Amino acid sequence: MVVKVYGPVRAACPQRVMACLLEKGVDFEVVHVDLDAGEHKRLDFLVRQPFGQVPVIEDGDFRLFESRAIIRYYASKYAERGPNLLGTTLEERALVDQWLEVEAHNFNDLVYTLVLQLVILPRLGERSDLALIHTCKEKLENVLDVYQKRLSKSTYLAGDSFTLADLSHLPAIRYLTNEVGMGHLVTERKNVMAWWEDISSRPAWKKLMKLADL
Ligand SMILES: N[C@@H](CCC(=O)N[C@@H](CS)C(=O)NCC(=O)O)C(=O)O
Repeated sequence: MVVKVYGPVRAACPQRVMACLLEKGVDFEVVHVDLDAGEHKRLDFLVRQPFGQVPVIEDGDFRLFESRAIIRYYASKYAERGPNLLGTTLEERALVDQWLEVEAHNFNDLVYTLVLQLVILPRLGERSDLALIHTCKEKLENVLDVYQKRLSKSTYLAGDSFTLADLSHLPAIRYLTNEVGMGHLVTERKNVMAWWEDISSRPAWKKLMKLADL
């Protein structure tokens, strides 16, 4: 049975899920949810995701939302297939979890705010909050300085192999470099740049970018 992924193929959170499915070689179909038309706030969608957000997956009778819960699920379900995205020892797994938490709580919200302020609001004809943009950029620089230091010690965030911790960053870094115009935050940090070039050249991510026409 083919996994259904609800959400626009160009939205960051569904991309996190699709990148994982592609890494694991799991077939899926995208069920487009039109965010501009507010389809994610309609009753039939709220049955699937009560907070009115994408993504949601349906895998047979099983339904799951929250992109990071979904990628953990598939990385475990298909642990024997494709790359090991979870780490092997208890400590490796804990480090993957640690950096996944960092991505969710220290990194992603800042990029999300920048995308909102610099891409979405202007598109809607609304004014951006320049002070907020400045604060977010400063905070993000500090976070990326931590990454720069970490990546001087290991090739990937959780150690020497690519895991969910790295994969989970892909959609937001693409937004940062390609949509928000803040690619210099990445390019001016040598280790972060080398890491981004490495993880964004993986066949699974390239396949997703082709699918999304990006
Ligand atoms: N923590 C959730 C966040 C989901 C989320 O923010 N999705 C965005 C698209 S990337 C969305 O649905 N935005 C529309 C909205 O929040 O109304 C996850 O990771 O799945």
